[in-house]
Amino acid sequence: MSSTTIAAEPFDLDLDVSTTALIIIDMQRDFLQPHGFGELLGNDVSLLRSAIEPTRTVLDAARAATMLVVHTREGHRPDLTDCPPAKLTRGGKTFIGTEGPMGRILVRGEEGHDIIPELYPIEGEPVIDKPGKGAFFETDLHIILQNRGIKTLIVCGVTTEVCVQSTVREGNDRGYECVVLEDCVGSYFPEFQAVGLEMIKAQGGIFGWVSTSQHAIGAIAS
Ligand code: C5J
Repeated sequence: MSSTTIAAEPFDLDLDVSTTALIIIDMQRDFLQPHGFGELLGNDVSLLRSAIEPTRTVLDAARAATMLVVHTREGHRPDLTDCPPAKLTRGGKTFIGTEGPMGRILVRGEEGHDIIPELYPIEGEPVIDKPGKGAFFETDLHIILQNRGIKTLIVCGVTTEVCVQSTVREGNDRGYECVVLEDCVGSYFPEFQAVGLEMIKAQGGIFGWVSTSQHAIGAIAS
């Protein structure tokens, strides 16, 4: 047992490092790297890249504390048989399965689908390949967390209002206490970033808590 408290909103949260996992959502090259798919669509990737360094410091602290670290990647089989037609037909002509600057967009095994080098998983860190936005949908994330007795999720990644929030909602419904680190998540839309975080901690923490990398590192290291 290694009980500690993380300073957070709407209130500080007690947690045990041994039953806490760090979940890093979709820090994939195509979303974050200059000249990747995200930038090709006209997005400012610096809005996402600002989350890399704070996330790396939390990742370092989690690894030093031998916490469970889980990475996720959004993507599909090369034949796209696991991609719902309703998802496939959205996003215009340059979306899932089409050729992008770093291979086929959101297709497993392609360069752009993989995780950025700064946060690359090391041996022993599960990588969850997810076909949807939420990391629990059609994946083995829940059983992996249950097998380790995990109760609390510290959540980083992109994008705040899409895959991060979907995962937090799913995790909350499954009984996990979810703490989102505001400087470790990013959105192409600053207004969605702000409101996405507000929504999580509203009404006494309706989906979870919001904290920072510094508070998380303090709690993990204590
Ligand atoms: C994620 C997306 N990872 N925005 N995907 O948020 O389509």
